Amino acid sequence: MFFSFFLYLPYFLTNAQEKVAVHDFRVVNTYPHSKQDFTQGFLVKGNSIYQSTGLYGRSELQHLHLTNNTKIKSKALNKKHFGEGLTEWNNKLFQLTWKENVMMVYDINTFDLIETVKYPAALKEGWGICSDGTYLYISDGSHKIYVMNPADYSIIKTILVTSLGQRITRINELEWVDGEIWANIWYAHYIIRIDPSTGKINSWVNLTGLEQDGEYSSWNAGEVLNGIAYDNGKIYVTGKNWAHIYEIELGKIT
Ligand code: DDQ
Ligand code: CA
Repeated sequence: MFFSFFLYLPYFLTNAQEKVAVHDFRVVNTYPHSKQDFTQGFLVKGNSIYQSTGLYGRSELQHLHLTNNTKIKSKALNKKHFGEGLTEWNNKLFQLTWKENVMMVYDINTFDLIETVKYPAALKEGWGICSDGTYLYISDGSHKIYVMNPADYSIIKTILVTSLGQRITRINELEWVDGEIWANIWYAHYIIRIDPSTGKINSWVNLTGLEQDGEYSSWNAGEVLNGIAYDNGKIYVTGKNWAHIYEIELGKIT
């Protein structure tokens, strides 16, 4: 199942008279990441990482040092909750769960739980979340991104993500980057850059070869590219159980 998806993905990049812009990349810095951490949500603020990890019985909310991955603090989730996306808004952290239909809201400084919010009916699963400073943007594994008002947790809009008219599904971890939503796609080596006003993909980033399969991670065991963070003009990416975090710069469009 995983491989079939992986093989049909490049179809979206080539199937057209229209050309889809694909960036290459350059690694600017490499930082350590714990292979114990099944990264589901990823944020960087200065020298701090805020990370949500997944798997039942092992999910956490974490505050780590960017440069050496030491743990500043962490909070274990309910053992029945599978941690997913993570974002910050108004000095609060919002952490999704996969199929448990709740989002936890914490004080970013203390990790005190402020409230546990039940998902609106439209949202069946939680995958990725980011914020533009006003709204929350939530993916559910489909081609949809739900725009949520953090004041009352209502869904005010749904963005349908397409490339050349084709739905792009399995949208996973998210990051707001200068007016675009950047997203991982589960089991793909590509990041997509989405125009939030239309849902169309402005360009793709091909990260093939970033963490060598088999050497530092096992793609077959679910250790896939997942986690995009943007801070102070810098882009950071990592993956589930990856040994590294990479600061990258985008290269030429092919
Ligand atoms: N999701 O994050 C894409 C929404 C779900 C990931 C579920 C991965 C389960 C992997 C279980 C591996 C057990 C070793
Ligand atoms: Ca992110």
